[in-house]
Amino acid sequence: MEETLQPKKRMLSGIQPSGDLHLGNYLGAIKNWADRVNEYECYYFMADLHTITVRQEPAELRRRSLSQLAQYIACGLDPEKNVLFLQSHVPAHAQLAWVLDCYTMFGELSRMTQFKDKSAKYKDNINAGLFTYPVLMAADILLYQPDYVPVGEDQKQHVELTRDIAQRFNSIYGDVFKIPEPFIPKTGARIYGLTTPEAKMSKSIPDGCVFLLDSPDDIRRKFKKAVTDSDTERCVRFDKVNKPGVSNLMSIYSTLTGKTFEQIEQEFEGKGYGAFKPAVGDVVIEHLRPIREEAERLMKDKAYLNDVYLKGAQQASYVANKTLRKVYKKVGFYQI
Ligand code: ATP
Ligand code: LTN
Repeated sequence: MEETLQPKKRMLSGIQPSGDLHLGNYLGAIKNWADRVNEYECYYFMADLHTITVRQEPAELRRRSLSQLAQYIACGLDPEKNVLFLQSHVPAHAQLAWVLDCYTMFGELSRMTQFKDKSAKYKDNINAGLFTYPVLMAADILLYQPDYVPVGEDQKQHVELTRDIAQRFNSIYGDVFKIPEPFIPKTGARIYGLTTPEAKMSKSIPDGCVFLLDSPDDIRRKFKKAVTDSDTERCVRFDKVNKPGVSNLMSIYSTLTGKTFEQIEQEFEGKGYGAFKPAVGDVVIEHLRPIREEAERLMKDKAYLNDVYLKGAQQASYVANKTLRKVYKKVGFYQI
């Protein structure tokens, strides 16, 4: 009997070029994207429009937008198999965001945890973009009609709001948007800072943050200084409540080696934290080495990276404009 070919499901996600990529971004997001390329049709972008909700040094933002593309590719996101693009190269994102602004409630946006956190952190620049950020994110997603949006746990609330906006719009105008699902990895969903096991790994705490382009010496030093726990037991055991530091290191080790927590406990039985911390550091160093080397090589080939961005923008615009046209028609904009 002839087999009917099912079209591939679609995935879409983005990361802001607001700082250099770190191990949290890699394990919580990019690695999972790269692992799924054969199963899904994938769209990944650098969310530079989102980045200016916080003041940026223009030259730095430009540098990071290119360097982030090099790092995506070095992490295994093959531009021949994934559509990789820069958000500001596809005007439809900003265009749809405006329409969706008119279908999103003030109260909904006021409840967003990220808005509350960021407005507390940047008190002198609580701009309207920071407030409407989730609507732009909804536009990013809905333009591409994806089935899944792979993100870390911290972005789940935004994907849920996206679903609410899409359902509201569809209930007025018919089936315009596909309702996407968040896709949250089981391990690596939240990597904590090496010096702050109670807070997620973040570039704003550079000491406990391992950047993808860090040298092996820097990584070794950071793991040496990793906070373990002050319990008397001092053995390697997964216990998020009483041993957050050790549990975080175990999550990193487990995600990179594929070993289960029990296997790790057995491996380090009787060895204590002194042997465990450098062992995790070594696994990270070896895993990141080829990524750093490939990213450095690609950064020297600006013509190639520009080409990837150009092709990505064309492919992304084709899909995005199709949705935008449909939306414009539905809301009653006169078409010529
Ligand atoms: P910051 O470092 O300022 O907290 P960020 O690194 O979180 O910012 P984002 O663009 O917000 O940058 O995150 C990109 C992706 O990486 C998102 O899917 C997010 O969920 C994921 N991510 C970020 N930090 C972590 C982390 N510590 N653990 C797991 N996933 C993370
Ligand atoms: N808000 C996300 C980045 C982001 C995103 C998106 C993720 C912007 N648009 C669309 C998934 C889909 C963040 O800060 N991590």
